[in-house]
Amino acid sequence: MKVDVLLGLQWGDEGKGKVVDVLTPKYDVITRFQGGPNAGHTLEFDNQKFVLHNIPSGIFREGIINVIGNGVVLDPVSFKKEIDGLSAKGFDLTKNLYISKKAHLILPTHRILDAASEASKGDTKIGSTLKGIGPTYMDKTGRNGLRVGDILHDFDKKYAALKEKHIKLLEMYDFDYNIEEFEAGLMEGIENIKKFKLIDSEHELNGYINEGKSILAEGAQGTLLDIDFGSYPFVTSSNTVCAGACTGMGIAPNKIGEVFGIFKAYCTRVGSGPFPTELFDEVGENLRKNGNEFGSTTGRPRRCGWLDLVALKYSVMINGVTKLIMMKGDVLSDLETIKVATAYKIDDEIFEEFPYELPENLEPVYTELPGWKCDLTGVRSENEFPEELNLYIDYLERELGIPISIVSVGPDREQTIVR
Ligand code: 2SA
Ligand code: MG
Repeated sequence: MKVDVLLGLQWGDEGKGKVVDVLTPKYDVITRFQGGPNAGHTLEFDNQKFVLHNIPSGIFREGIINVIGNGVVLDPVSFKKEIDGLSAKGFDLTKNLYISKKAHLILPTHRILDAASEASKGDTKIGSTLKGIGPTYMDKTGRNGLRVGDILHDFDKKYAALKEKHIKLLEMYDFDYNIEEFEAGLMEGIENIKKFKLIDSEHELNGYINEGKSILAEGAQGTLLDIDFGSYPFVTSSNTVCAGACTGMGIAPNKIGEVFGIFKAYCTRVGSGPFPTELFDEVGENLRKNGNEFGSTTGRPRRCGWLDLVALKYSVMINGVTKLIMMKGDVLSDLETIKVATAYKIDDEIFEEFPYELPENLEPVYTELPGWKCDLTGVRSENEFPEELNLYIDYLERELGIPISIVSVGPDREQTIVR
């Protein structure tokens, strides 16, 4: 069996949680391979809404194994909160959620370092979710980090040593913090992790593949936030692209099967950094309102703009996307015309390929398509698509050279049309 990968092609919040939940019945195992509680994956069904941060989106379906892979950074405190919230609603995850011993731990001082670093940058801050993601991955690559496996022996001692280093680092910053506040719940969080099956996930996952079990890897954030290929430095600190699934799970590249690339029919970005097709007018405001575009982890309003094909083609290339999934077409319902950026104009030069930098004087070159001007949220089959939506889909498929195999017209499981 091969491992299918589902990932975001834009700046995150494409709707990965919803689609993983819809696809889950076809799989035996769902994994997360990078990122951490900076993610906010929203799932809606049976009139209930859930937002997942650390946990894979397969947990609401029975009989599915969910794995937090080695590439993930796990915050014991936020993880416990998430688990407690779900168990209050009747979900016991101790049986079907496994955690890689090689996943790195986000410690309270990582969160403080994140906040201190952002505060020191002023106007040039990254717009981090302040979950400690950057400092934890810094410790991982800097070979200082603590991993989930470390909680099994002498965690207190190891934590105290690293905390001391972090406190020295924090002296560099002019930043006030109350360590007790940040440390609240840490040890309970560590004990909570011990309730789960802690695994050598690379062995376990390759074992599943050999047994013929099907695996879906669930990306977090999006391709344009990738540490290597995103709009650096306004990125997250992990490889959000398909290759990250290999390193974040211990799966060889030839074990990757389908690559589902998910995108919104328009674009959003939360946090700082360039956004070529951003709209500052009423159209952008309406997208935010109609699309409920607010950070599901931080509540921050998301910046909204037109679909950007230059960036999307780049993401398709980097990830080797085999199937496209288009989300939130319903949000464009009241528009007379819909714009799509097909090139960038920078200093009178036209770029059709995603450039090294996205300077402030960049002007998108747009193509206009007719809007469908009708409510899509009640649509349940492709036959009911208005002609203009079919035109939009055909146009994108032609431009991107990949079929759009799922179209979503609302947040509920039901509002998903498989073509
Ligand atoms: P970080 O926290 O260090 O990873 O932040 C670095 C940049 O990555 C962006 N980022 C995100 N962008 C979109 N969605 C994310 N998840 C949440 C959501 C975000 C929220 O689902 O809405 O609630 O605000 C996410 N996580 C990280 C971040 O904005 C920085 O630009
Ligand atoms: Mg999100």
